[in-house]
Amino acid sequence: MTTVSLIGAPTDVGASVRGAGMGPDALRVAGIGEALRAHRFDVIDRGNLAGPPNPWRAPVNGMRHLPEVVAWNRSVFEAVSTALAMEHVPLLMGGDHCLAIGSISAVARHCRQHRRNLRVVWLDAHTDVNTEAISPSGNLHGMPVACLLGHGPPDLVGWSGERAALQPGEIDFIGIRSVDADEKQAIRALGLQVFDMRHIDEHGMRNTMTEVLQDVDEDTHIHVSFDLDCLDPLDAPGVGTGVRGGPTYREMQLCMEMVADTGRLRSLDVVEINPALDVRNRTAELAVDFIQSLFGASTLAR
Ligand code: EXY
Ligand code: MN
Ligand code: MN
Ligand code: MN
Repeated sequence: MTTVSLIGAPTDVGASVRGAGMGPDALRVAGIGEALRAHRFDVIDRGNLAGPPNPWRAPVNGMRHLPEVVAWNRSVFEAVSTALAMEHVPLLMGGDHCLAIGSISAVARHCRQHRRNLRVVWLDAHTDVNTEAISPSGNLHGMPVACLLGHGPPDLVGWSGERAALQPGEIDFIGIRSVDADEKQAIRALGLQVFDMRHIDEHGMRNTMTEVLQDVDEDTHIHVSFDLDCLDPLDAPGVGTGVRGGPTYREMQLCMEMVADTGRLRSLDVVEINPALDVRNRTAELAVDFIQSLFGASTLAR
């Protein structure tokens, strides 16, 4: 039986809107553990990691709260590494999206040690490829992908054992509709594959996911980094940086189902749920709904 390790990281140090730190408990209240157990997973809730409070300061050298972001990511890196070493599926409950640095660095190290191919599926309205030199906000939740590709402050780069935890060809972005001007240049320079909303409009989610998953094989470890602002804010109001025009409920379900069908999902981040902005925990409940599909609940054959 597969064991899912729930890891809470209750912080919003990477954002400039407060509230994402309450995400882990919102997911627990929405029944994340019970939902996975109902689908016959063994679930261990590791509780919440500890870390520094949000000091609520202005950016320094283009980054807000760098020491705090480093501290939280260190804890996430250790916890995710521990879960992977036990052959558990780590499910990181954020927190804001800066936590993907620690989470995916741990996954990348694990994949290299075990000679697995890594595929990261980044579900987001944003690409999060800013660096401290080009970020318009200084918020580190807009920079995790750049750090994972080896472009960031020394304190947030190289944790996987290589300067770049990820190669550009190992990550695909889905649902994108908000990219900053200089960030676009960075995406082009890096050669990243971005399936933006225009692509989904024109080609549909099915063709998009077929392309994303085409080279997945039995040695592949799929990591999904699920930023809830990928969804339309009409469906998921509890996010700090919502952007209208996201995938429909069914499009997102199909995306999850097609990942589930590969049978290769091995780790997951669920981030950016902001209960302070939510309506009756709707966003956390929607997240649990999609997570169940990601783990194969809506496939009739299982
Ligand atoms: N691109 C904007 C910035 O860097 O400030 C907004 C980033 C929002 C990041 C959210 C969580 O995905
Ligand atoms: Mn994000
Ligand atoms: Mn986002
Ligand atoms: Mn690709």
